[in-house]
Amino acid sequence: MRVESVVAHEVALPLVRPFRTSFSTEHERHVLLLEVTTDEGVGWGECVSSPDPLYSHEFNAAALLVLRDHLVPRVMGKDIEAEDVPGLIKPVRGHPMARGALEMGVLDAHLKNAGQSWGSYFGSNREWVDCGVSVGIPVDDSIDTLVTEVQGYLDAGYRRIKLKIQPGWDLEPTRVIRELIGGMRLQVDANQAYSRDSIDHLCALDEFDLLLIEQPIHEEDYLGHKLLAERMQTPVCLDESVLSRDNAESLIDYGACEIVNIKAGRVGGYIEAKKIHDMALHRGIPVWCGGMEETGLGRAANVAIASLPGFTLPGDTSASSRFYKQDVTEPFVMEDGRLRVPDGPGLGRTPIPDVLTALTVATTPLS
Ligand code: OSB
Ligand code: MG
Repeated sequence: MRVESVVAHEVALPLVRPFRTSFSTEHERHVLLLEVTTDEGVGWGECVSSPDPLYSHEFNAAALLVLRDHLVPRVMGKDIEAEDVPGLIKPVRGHPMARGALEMGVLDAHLKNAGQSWGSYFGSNREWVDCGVSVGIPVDDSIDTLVTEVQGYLDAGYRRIKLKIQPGWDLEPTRVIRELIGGMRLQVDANQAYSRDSIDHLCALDEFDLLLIEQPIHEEDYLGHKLLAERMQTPVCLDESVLSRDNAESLIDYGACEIVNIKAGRVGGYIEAKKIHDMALHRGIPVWCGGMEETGLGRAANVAIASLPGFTLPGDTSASSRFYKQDVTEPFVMEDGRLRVPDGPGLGRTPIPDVLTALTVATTPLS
């Protein structure tokens, strides 16, 4: 196949409620959608970076530059297979979200043309995936607000709750939500907000019978996570620290994590995500599918990959309505706490043209 043009559509999607984590409070999601035109047709990629480099070093303006000046030129106009994209752009260091978006767009074009679904291509063995939901820290710091929000998710049918935590917002909210939800699956995510000095404090979470604690300490502090994992009964799961298959295996071998959050954007795309899945499955390490508040495009790919056999824990694969009143694609609607894996060609989703136009705040040619 041959990539003929790449255009970035920056869309602004208002969130149904603010999303507050230990690193930011977001009211609107600004996301880059890549329209990749090839001789086999058009595909769509989603770049999961944000306007500000707060979750990781990546941010939208940098993603546009690295795509335009370094990544897109390496794939443009050549006779390639979709699977060649990671190798072609490998000499460029870093920027996994940008490279993942490009790979996703090329692969979607190819699979749409070939009539094969994302799930079938990557080796899905299920038609449905369980839905978990990531619950932010209330902007008013109120436990009552948290309880109301979580009750809404319980009523909607979610099968697993994840609470965002940070110093000062950890033991008490977790205790209250554990009481509210009884024996249902519960986990917490600190997005690096603690340090090695907090190990005693974090061990106090053990009494809440959590599935896991996600990225409690700084992403580069592998020893800190290892020391925590040795002390804490709750399994330690890494998100931000996991950047590739080999680095995931190193972290597992070293003892820094017992469970892996697989987020394709963070590791440079779905092909690398699948490699992490295969390694973890082989080693008996549970994995689950993380989320980056994706639109229906990224959500489609996530739901598909979450249906691979190694994804034994519910992911942050929530319904479109968790974040958006209006998604850019046909929405993902939960049925009995699950989402159906798309079975249409490629992602099985495309932006709805009028909606895309209405939500677009900037269009940037990248080729
Ligand atoms: O750490 O998992 C995270 C959202 C943005 C950035 C980082 C994270 C998250 C979430 C939401 O927790 C996941 C989702 O439901 O999309
Ligand atoms: Mg996380």
